[in-house]
Amino acid sequence: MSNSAAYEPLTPESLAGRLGTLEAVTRRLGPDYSQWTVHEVGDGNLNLVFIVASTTGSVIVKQALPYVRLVGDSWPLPLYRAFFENCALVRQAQRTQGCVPEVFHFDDVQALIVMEHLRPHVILRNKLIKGERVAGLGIFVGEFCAQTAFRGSELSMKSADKKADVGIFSGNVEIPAISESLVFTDPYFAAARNSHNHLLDPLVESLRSNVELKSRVQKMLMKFASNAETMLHGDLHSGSIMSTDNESKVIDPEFVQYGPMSFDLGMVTANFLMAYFSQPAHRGDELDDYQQWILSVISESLQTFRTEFRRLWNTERTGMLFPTSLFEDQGHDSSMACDQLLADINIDAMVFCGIEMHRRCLSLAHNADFEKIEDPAIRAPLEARNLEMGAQLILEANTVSDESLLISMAERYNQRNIL
Ligand code: SR1
Ligand code: MG
Repeated sequence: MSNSAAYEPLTPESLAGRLGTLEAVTRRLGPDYSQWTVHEVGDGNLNLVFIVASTTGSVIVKQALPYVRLVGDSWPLPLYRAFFENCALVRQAQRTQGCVPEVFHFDDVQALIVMEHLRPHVILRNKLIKGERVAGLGIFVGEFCAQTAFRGSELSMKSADKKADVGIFSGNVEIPAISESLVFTDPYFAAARNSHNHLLDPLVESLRSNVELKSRVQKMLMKFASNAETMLHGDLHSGSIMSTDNESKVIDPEFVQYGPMSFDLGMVTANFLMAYFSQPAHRGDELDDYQQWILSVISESLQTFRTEFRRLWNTERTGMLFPTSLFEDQGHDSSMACDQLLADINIDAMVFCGIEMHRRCLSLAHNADFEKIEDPAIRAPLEARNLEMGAQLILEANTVSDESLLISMAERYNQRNIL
């Protein structure tokens, strides 16, 4: 595809002709593009995603649309977001080992990325809805969050490099704006794009009239928008993880931005909790066992985050923050500083977790864990547990100092009949 051609969305019919001479693709699929098969498989909210295959291999082609796919062309969105997604994939590949799909080609004008087709991985959220387990998931998530948080920050990076990178990503305005409104603001008033299960009306009304709750959430929005601590994935949920039964990868960093180290950890924890609360509607057999497994994933991911973060603290602390020249070189142990930082990260992660639990039931872009429960009367009490626990996390995060307290809180809410 020529770089000079104007942007044009791909279709399954046009793709082979348009990418047929691209070396990144022909190397894997062969030169006879008349033999390629193309399927559009995008089920996300923003982009086109194609699987392109031949007898010799397959690749993913992801292309940005000039609007929000979920809503339509009434909500324009700049194509340049593909540039930031590509930057994020490249940086995540450097900061983690084999945790993200490999990028084969990026075309700025066509806003498209050709990347590794993960096979036989499927979207983790679908596995969780089906009741399937993924070995090593908690460790994977904890390590991914710790490595990207630490290695993308000035605990590790040279300040000049990190500041230059913040400068690059500050050009991305509209994507953070989506999170700023959909995640932090819209859930707490009757915003135009919101929807919720109307059996929850009294509970929603009570959340929306809780001024302390709204204020805490807005304080977290301030951190989210201002604390450029590290490069975030920005949308780390179970739809952004693809897994087999024993291997996982993180995809779709299109919501990348600089932000607080606690954000991705909080978001992914919320999505595991929503998987947990929705389970009674998805299975009868083995409900308890499966819910316990989800809780063990949460516990393991939070523990692993701390363990991996401490390991990096002791082995890769080469940035200007908490320098070894100030601690170890003076004969001073820095482990207390690390523990305090981890405690702060944990508190903020718990608040972000509560906020994500709210927005997936109250704002635009709900999650399938609840949405696949067709009967609103079955869904409402499960959503209510999720909403109430979210509120407690936002208001009392400082009391949830470790994963065992989070897990017992989830178990208590799971027993409650709120509606
Ligand atoms: C308009 S985009 C809505 C949501 O989809 C993405 O997955 C993000 O979570 C975003 O908030
Ligand atoms: Mg996505």
